[in-house]
Amino acid sequence: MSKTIVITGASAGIGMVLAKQLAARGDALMLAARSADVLRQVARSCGREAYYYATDVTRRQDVNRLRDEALRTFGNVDVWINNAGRGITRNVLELTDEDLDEMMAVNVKSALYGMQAILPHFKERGEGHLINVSSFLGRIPFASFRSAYSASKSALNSLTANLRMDLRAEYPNIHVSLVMPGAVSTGFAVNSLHAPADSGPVPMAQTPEEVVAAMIELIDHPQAEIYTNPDVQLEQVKRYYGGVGEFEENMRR
Ligand code: NJP
Repeated sequence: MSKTIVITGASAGIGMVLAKQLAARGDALMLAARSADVLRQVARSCGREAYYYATDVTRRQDVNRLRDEALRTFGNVDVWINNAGRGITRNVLELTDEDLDEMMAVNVKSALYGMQAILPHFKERGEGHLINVSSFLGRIPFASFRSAYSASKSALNSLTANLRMDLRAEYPNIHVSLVMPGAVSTGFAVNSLHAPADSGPVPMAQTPEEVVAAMIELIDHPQAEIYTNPDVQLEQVKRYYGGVGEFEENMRR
């Protein structure tokens, strides 16, 4: 059965591919990002059941308006996907206050605004699916040049788990999911704060289509957490730490 779905960060990368694939199977979409012109093009390419609303997810008011627009358009929202996000290319000792604030605003507060905007509606209906797009780096922080990004995604992982805990008993039909991709071949690296001009292709990257396939499976069969590329991700832990056990061991040193 077709669903009504809100996707942030839908003007590019994973969000754009997700929008196109969900539209192709008949879902009704409300797409959000800052670039209204690009978003309009994406919505147009998705067909008649795709709408858009220019949104800066670092502004709570924008996110609330996005929710209002989705409810006005569809009457209800089945799935809300906090996908917008941004990286950083800086090691810990180089970080400024502004760097950390930007990572927290775009990767954590943005998703918090989304969660707080849509949950009252989900509670009223007694059902709904909230999906937060995080990162494998939020679980295993092995890329030190992404330091504050990894930290922000770790914070997002915690908020997501805590929201799930709060809802579990009283609202068993509200699902709260976390998606943890590894590297994905989108504009993410180039768009990262302080990205070097020569940000080249990332080794062992998935295509956004591969990530989206995992996300669509998640929409159809909700679960708490998914890694989009588990075999490669395990391989990376082995490469950097020797294995999961060794990673835990390393944390104790
Ligand atoms: O990134 P990119 P991805 N308000 O740069 C939007 C996570 N992830 O698709 O506003 C509203 O191609 C931006 O639109 P615009 C990652 O952390 C990725 O790869 O018009 N929207 C665009 O649509 C993120 O959570 C990798 O500039 C804002 C989109 O976000 C998600 O996957 C690995 C915004 C970014 O498109 C999608 O990233 C990983 C704002 N303030 C996790 N700021 C990876 N690609 O390697 C940005 O583990 N956007």
